Order: sequence, then structure tokens, then C-alpha cells
Amino acid sequence: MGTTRRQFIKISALGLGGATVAASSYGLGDSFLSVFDPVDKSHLVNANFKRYPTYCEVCFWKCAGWTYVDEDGEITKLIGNDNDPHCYGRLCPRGTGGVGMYQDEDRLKTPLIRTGEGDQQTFREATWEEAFDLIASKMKSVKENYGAETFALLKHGSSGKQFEHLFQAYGSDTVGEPAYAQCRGPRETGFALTFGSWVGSPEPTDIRDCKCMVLIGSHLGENMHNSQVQEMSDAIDKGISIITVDPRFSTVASKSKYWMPIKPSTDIALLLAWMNVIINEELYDKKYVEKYTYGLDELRKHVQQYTPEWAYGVTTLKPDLIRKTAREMAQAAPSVIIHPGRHVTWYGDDTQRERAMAILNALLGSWGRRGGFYFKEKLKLPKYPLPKYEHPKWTWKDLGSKYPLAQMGLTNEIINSSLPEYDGDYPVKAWFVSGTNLVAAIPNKAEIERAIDNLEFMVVVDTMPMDITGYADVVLPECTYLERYDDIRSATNREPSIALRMPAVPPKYNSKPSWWMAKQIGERLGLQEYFPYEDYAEVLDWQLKEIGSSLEEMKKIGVKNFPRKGRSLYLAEDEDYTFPTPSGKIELFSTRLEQLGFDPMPKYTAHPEPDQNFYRLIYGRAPMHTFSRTANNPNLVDLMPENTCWINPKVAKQWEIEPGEEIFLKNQIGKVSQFPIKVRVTERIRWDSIYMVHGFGHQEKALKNTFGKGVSDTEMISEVMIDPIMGGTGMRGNFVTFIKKENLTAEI
Ligand SMILES: Nc1nc2c(c(=O)[nH]1)N[C@H]1C(S)=C(S)[C@@H](COP(=O)(O)OP(=O)(O)OC[C@H]3O[C@@H](n4cnc5c(=O)[nH]c(N)nc54)[C@H](O)[C@@H]3O)O[C@H]1N2
Ligand SMILES: Nc1nc2c(c(=O)[nH]1)N[C@H]1C(S)=C(S)[C@@H](COP(=O)(O)OP(=O)(O)OC[C@H]3O[C@@H](n4cnc5c(=O)[nH]c(N)nc54)[C@H](O)[C@@H]3O)O[C@H]1N2
Ligand code: SF4
Ligand SMILES: [Mo]
Repeated sequence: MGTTRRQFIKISALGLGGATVAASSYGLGDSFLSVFDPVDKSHLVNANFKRYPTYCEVCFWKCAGWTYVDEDGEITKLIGNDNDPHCYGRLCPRGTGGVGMYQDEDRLKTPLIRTGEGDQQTFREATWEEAFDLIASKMKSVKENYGAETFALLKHGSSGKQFEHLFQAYGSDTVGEPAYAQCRGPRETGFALTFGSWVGSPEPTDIRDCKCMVLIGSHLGENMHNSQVQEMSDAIDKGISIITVDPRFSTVASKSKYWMPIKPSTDIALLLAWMNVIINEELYDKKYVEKYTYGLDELRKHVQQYTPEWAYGVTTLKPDLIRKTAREMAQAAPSVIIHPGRHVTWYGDDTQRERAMAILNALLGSWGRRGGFYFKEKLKLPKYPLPKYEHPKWTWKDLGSKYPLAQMGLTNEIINSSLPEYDGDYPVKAWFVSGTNLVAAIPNKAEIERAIDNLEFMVVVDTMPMDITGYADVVLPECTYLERYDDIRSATNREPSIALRMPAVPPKYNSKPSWWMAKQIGERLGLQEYFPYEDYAEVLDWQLKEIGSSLEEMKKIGVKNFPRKGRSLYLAEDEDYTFPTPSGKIELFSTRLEQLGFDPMPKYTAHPEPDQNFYRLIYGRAPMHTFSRTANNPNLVDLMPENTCWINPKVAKQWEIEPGEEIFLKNQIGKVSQFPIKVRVTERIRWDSIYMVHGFGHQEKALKNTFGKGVSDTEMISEVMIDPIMGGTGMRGNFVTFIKKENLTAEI
């Protein structure tokens, strides 16, 4: 971006970093849980250690645990809290390695302010006062000149809450996070249209008592969401049959009764064929369907065209396999789960695919049944008494109104509204970014860069010098989750539970918690009445006392479980129940979609296929990393230092590519990967696709452990298919070809 107004600044160029930390390592075994912390932890803990409760921020499952600190005040260990329903006492390898976030010497150490013009731009170290004064003055001028609404908040994780409060007090509800439009948005809309309620997190999947689970591109076990993986592991021991639909032989595929190596992008065809079999063979739960659902006749008619023989032509899965697996599910019903998945923004028709999954669950009667989906419950924490927020003139809802069923702010629409050519009613002029590495999380970096370049002002709050920080005018270093208080975790589960996060050690360097930053900025904006506390601990103590606990108590126990107060976990035999949908029933046929001009029942539409010598780019998770955020973690980098490109042996042979060879990738519009990637030649991937783990290929040199390692999947995603119903960005319609290292110069 050499010639642009907001030049990208490499933090590495500033010489602010330190030396690399020696990394620890621990072994990985075959079973899912061999990488979790041990059940018996007595040998890990010295009696002189002090322990402080926390909940993990390495991913958003929010497992509760203990931070152990030794006599010298050093963190020695992170261990799961035995009473926590999110982790059942055991942290996953990323959670155990979370201490690396604290120890990482590449951390952001002090506030930074952009100075200089044109190609001479750089960051200078600044005091917190200077940084806050600048931010407050810009927030004031943006509000005066354009309205507070034009200052957008892009966030993810716990810190986002603090800034959301600041922004609402300031007058902006222009908020978005990649965990919606780049993640679970379509499933929440698809399930809400069908059952009337979101799936939510943690998913209310009753895996513990499930007899048959269908995983459609949901790779539990690599996707390490803790209690789900533990429950699945137990269920496997108890003989659950798993049906894995994945073009890749995932870890869970290896534990499955059926692996269905579907042609990518054709899942709706399979789902419709399953419905065809289940309805025509009368395998559905007749009582349940009659009592609770709406639209069976329409659905019956609709799915007649989608026979297993038809689906074979589309999906490459044999009709016999489709029938057998349909019967397998029906036999286990209602203790069956068609798992909704989580990262589901794939092909732009994702809400409809999720609808198909929801409908299949409904036919099998699994919603509200033991071993299917339970009715979740959570404890509503009382709100700390604060003045009401101002009403903004417009909000994220207006900004995303092109997509009628968007239920949260759309990051991609915030980006559109920030572009120079935007001439709509909801222009965005400035960004406040916290806890999200947008350039790694949202495809089409060139567009994000154009948007950023057009901003009047941009703040980034992060713990690490991640790629996004280089675009900021002000960078604020947050201390890690082990060094701060945050909101009480109160999540939905079988039984309500709460968990406390408190500092185990003081913040390293000149880093600070987000609640303090929000308060400081708020006070400079004249919003002190919204921040009437000296320490966030006061807020937590007040809230805890309102529910009969206290900070004192929670410091000792970390997690508190409460009995259910609402309805029971499952529907009783013949129970009358009104679903919160327009018809009060589970909507096999969606009247809402029909009114809005969308297909009321899911249809299959074909998606583009790779040209000759191109392969579909698919991606996913690795057990020891979370997105791009852990790539530099000194504890985790050893376990998996880079991603690899999975290529089928047939393809490798055709290209004369050797295992371990480093190649560059080029996508359908000629974009060549910044770095090379090592090849893994394996039968575990279909010949028409290649696979890589998301979160590598970092371009910021200040990330010393990970700079230049592997390829960023996001970088190769130029084609985005937007879901017309809720605005999610489908990212799996991209195709890549290979460039041998020796041919690189000739190719670009
Ligand atoms: N190509 C591609 N894109 C994807 C995905 C994919 O698989 N492939 N996955 C999608 C999904 S499912 C999701 S949920 C999103 C996730 O997208 P993001 O939430 O943007 O995920 P990360 O890349 O981990 O970025 C998190 C940022 O938060 C910072 N951080 C960590 N801890 C803290 C903290 O305590 N405070 C603050 N202030 N910052 C902190 C990290 O250093 C990092 O810069 O990405 C989506 N985008
Ligand atoms: N270790 C770890 N665990 C995590 C995370 C992490 O970063 N690290 N992130 C968490 C978050 S925020 C999320 S959203 C979840 C995401 O996890 P999931 O929702 O489980 O998974 P996805 O990333 O959508 O799916 C990846 C799988 O889809 C397969 N796939 C690709 N294309 C297709 C297709 O067309 N059809 C089918 N049927 N399958 C296909 C891939 O081969 C891969 O196995 O993971 C969570 N858990
Ligand atoms: S699943 Fe692992 S990384 Fe995620 S919150 Fe739990 S322990 Fe942390
Ligand atoms: Mo996600």
C-alpha cells in the first residue's frame, strides 16, 4: 500500500520486539483426548502454588480452569475446573498452551500512534494518556461531523463486550463480528426459521446419550470444542454410530461407521435424498411430526424429485449408501443428531443447507429429545445499574437490511459501507477493532484495504502484533486473559453455570485490560456516568451478590452450577408445546421464507466446479491451533509449526509433486500465495479438492515464531458467495492450481 494514505506499517520494522522464547512440547497420541490435560492432575500441582480461577480465551468455548502461580509469581500451569460443564475438568491442548499467550515475547507492549506522511509512515511509542486523548478527540469529531453511527466497532471475544458498552454509550450500535457472517450466521437463521430458536453456543447437542450422529463437514476432534469432543469420545466408547459426510477423511471419519466422501458443495442434494428415503419409507417419527410440525404434505411432494439415484449423479455417493445411512439414522431416532456444524458459510446457500439439516432433525423427532437436542437453560445475570443508552439514528440492522434475516451485524456490510464509492444511507467513517484479525478472517483483503484506506480513523486493540494492527492509527495493547477481569461467563447448557475470570498475575509490559480502556475513553467523552466503578471487580461483585454468590466465593470455586428453573430438558410424552415460530409448529415449510420471496423448502442448486488443473480449496481446523491467533504461541508452535497442503496421490503423480515438496498456489483469478506450502500427499482427500488448516501464512515479521510459515487460506479466497437470506460470506467456491518453486518467476 505504498502510495495510499494509510500505509501498512510493519511493527517488526520498529525494533520493539524481544527474543524468541524456548518452546516446550508435549506428545500427541491417537485418541481425541490424549492431547487433553490429564484427569488426575495431582502430580502437576505443588502445594505452595496459588491458584486463580479463569475461563479460557484461546477459543470461544470458554472452558473454566485454574491458573497456577508459583512462589516467584510465575504462571506454571493451566488446569481445567472439575465442576465446569464446558470442559469436565480437562482443557484441550490449546487451553493448556494458553499460558503461551501470556509468555509470548512478541506481544504488543505499549500503545502505538501512527506518525509521518506517505511512505514515511511509522508507529511511535506513546503513553496511554496520549493514545486515549487522540481516540477521544477523533470519536468526538466523527460524531460531530457525521454522527456517532458512522464509527463502527468490529470485535470478537470477551473484550468486545467492554467496547460495545462504550460504543452504545457514545451512540453507535454499528457492530459486527466475523463469528457471525463468516461463521455461524446461516445455521442460526436456518434453525430459527425451523424451530424458532437459535442453536447458540455451546450447541445443545445431547451427544452423551446420542446413538447416531451425522457430521456434515463438521470435524469434531479437529474442531476441538471441548465438552462436545469429550462427550463424543465417550459416546464412541458406548458404540454410537457416526456418519461423517466430508470430502476429506477427517479424524472423526476414521472413527465413523460410515464415511461419505461427498463431492464438495453438493450437501443439499444428499440431505434432500435422505428426506426422500425417510418420508417414502415412512421412517419418520409419525407422532412427533404430526403433533409438532407444519408442512409435511408440501415437503413430501417437494422431495419426490430428489431420489437417491438422482443424488448419486450429483454427490458421487452411491444410492445404496444413501439409503443405508438414512435407515441407520431412523433406527436410532429420536436419539439422533444431524449436527448443525458451526463454521457454515460455505457456498452462499448455507441458510438453506442448514434448513435442510434442521428439517431432517425434525423428521427424526430429535429436537427436544434425549440423545438429540436438549432444551438449554442459562442464568440471566442482572445488569449493573447504568443510565440508558442514546438511541442511534441507525444501527447494524439498517446497514444489513439488504439481507432480511441477518440477526447480527455483518462485517462485510460494514466494509462495503466504508468504501469510497459507497453512496447509501449508512456510511462508515471510522473503525474500532478489538480481538479480531480481520485480514485473516474475512476474504478479499484488497477490498478490506480499500475500505481501511478510506477511513478517517482506525483503532486496533490486540494482544499481539497481528496483521490487522499494521493498518491502525492507534494500537492499544491489551493484557491477556490471564492478567485481567472480564465479564462473568454465563452460558446455556443442560444446567446453568457461571464462571469467573480474574487476574492471576499483573499485566506484563505496559498492557491493560479492555474494561479500563473503555472507561478511560468514556470519561474523556464525558460519559463517566456509564463507568461509575474504579475497578471492574466492583461490577462483578455486585452482579454475583444479586444472584446469591459473591466475588469472594467465586474466587474460591471458579465455577458455580445452578439447578434448572425452567422447563425440563426434553419434551414429555405427548406434551403440548408451542414452538416460537409464526405457526407455533416446527416449520418444514417456512411461511416466513415464502413471504420474503425465498424458497420455503430447500432446493439443490449446482455450484461452479474447478476448471481442468484446478482444485477446490477447502480448509478447516487443527486440534492444536485456533484460527490465526495461536500461530505464534510459543507452546503451540512446536506442536504444529505450519500448515500443509493435502493433495490426493493421483494428483501429486500427475503434477510430479513429491511429499514434503514446497509449492506455491495460484487461484482462479491468478492470485499467487505469498509463501510456499509443504505438500502432504494423502488418500484422505478427494482428487478434486485440496485441504489446508486455516490460520497460517502470517505476513507480519514481528510474529517471529510464525512469520512466513505456510499459506493463508484467506489469501487464496477471492470469490465470495453471499447468502441472500442472511448475508454470510460463502468461501468454498475458490479453486487453486500449483506452481512448482522453480517455475515461480515464470508464472508471476
Ligand atoms: N479463510 C477463512 N476465514 C475464516 C475462517 C476459516 O476457517 N477460513 N473461520 C471463520 C470463523 S469460524 C471465525 S469464528 C472467524 C474468527 O475470526 P477472528 O476472531 O478474527 O479470529 P483470529 O484470527 O483468531 O483473531 C483474533 C484476534 O484477537 C487477538 N486476541 C487474542 N486474545 C485477545 C484478547 O484477549 N484481547 C484482544 N483485544 N485481542 C485478542 C488475536 O491476537 C487476533 O489478532 O474467522 C472466520 N474466517
Ligand atoms: N482446534 C480448533 N477447534 C476449533 C476452532 C479452532 O480454531 N481450532 N474454531 C472453532 C470455531 S469458531 C468454529 S466455527 C468451528 C468450526 O468447525 P466446524 O464447524 O466443525 O468445521 P468447518 O471448518 O466448517 O469444516 C471443516 C470440514 O469441512 C469439510 N468440508 C469442506 N468442504 C465441504 C463440503 O462441501 N461438504 C462437506 N460435507 N464437508 C466439507 C472439510 O474437509 C473439513 O473437514 O471450530 C471450532 N473449534
Ligand atoms: S476448547 Fe480448548 S481452547 Fe477452547 S476454551 Fe476450551 S480449553 Fe480453551
Ligand atoms: Mo467460528
